[in-house]
Amino acid sequence: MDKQRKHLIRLGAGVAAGLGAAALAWAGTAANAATDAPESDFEAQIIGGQPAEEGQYPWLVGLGSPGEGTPWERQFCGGSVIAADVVLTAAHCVEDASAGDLVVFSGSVDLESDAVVETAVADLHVADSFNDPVAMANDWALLKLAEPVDVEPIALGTEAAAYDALETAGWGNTGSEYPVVAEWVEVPFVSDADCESAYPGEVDAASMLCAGDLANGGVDSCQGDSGGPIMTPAGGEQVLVGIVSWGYGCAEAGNPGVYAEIAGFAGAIDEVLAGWE
Ligand code: 4AZ
Repeated sequence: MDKQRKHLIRLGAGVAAGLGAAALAWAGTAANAATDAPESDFEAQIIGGQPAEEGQYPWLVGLGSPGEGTPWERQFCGGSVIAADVVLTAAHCVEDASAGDLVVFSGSVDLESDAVVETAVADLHVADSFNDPVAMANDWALLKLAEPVDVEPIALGTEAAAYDALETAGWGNTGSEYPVVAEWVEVPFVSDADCESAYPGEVDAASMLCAGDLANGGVDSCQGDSGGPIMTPAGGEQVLVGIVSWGYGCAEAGNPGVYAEIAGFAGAIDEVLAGWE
C-alpha cells in the first residue's frame, strides 16, 4: 500500500473517531506546510530518524480504529503505556472519540508483525484543560484498556528541565512514507524562550516543551507520531517527558516540534489514575 492510500485511511480513521475540527485544522496545517516545503526537508529520513529495534521502546503503542485491515493500515496516532492497563496519548488524537472507536497496538515495533497485540479501550479521559489557555495547551488524554498489556511501562518525568538528550519515536510520516516499523530520532531541546520566539503567542510554556534543530531542521516528529512519546534517557532508564503534539510542518528550520510537557499536568494524570483504581 502506498503513502497516499495510507494517508486517506488515516484521515478516514480520524473522521471515524470523530476528531474535532481543531485536530483536522492542525493536521491540515502540517500537510499544507509539507506540500509547500522544499523537497530537501523530506528526503532525509519520524523525520531524520532510523528504524527502532524490537524492544527499544516496549511502552510505545499505536492507536488505531477497530475493524478491518492491518494494524499499520488502521494506526493514526501513537501512545505510551504508563501502567499495565493505561495508555497516555494526545488529547487531539481522541478529542471527540468514544472508547469503542479506539484500539491499541502493542508488542512490536512492526505493525505488520504477528506479534502485535490489539487491545480494546474501555474508558477514556481527555484533559479538561485541553486548548486552555491557548490552542493545543494540555494536549493529553488517558486510555483505560479493556485488559492489561504485557509490556514494560515507562515512568513519567514530573519535573520540567532543560534536557541534554531527548528522543521521540513513532509510525508517523518519515517524509517519504508512513513506515511499517516505528522510527526514532534524537531531537535537541529548545528553550521556552526560543520556542515562544518561533511561535509567538502560541506556546503555553507550562504545558508545552519544544524540541528540534532550530538552525538546520531535519529532525522531528511528524503527522502520525502525535500522541507518542518524547523521552530522556536518564542514566540508561528512559523517562517520558512529553507527548508529540504539534508544529508548523515537520523538521523545518525555525519551526520546532511542540510536545505536551508531562511535568505541567502530572498531578492531574495521577488524579485520573486514582479514580480508575
Ligand atoms: C501532526 O500533524 C504533527 N513536527 C505532529 C508533530 C508535528 C507536526 C505535526 C511536529 O500530527
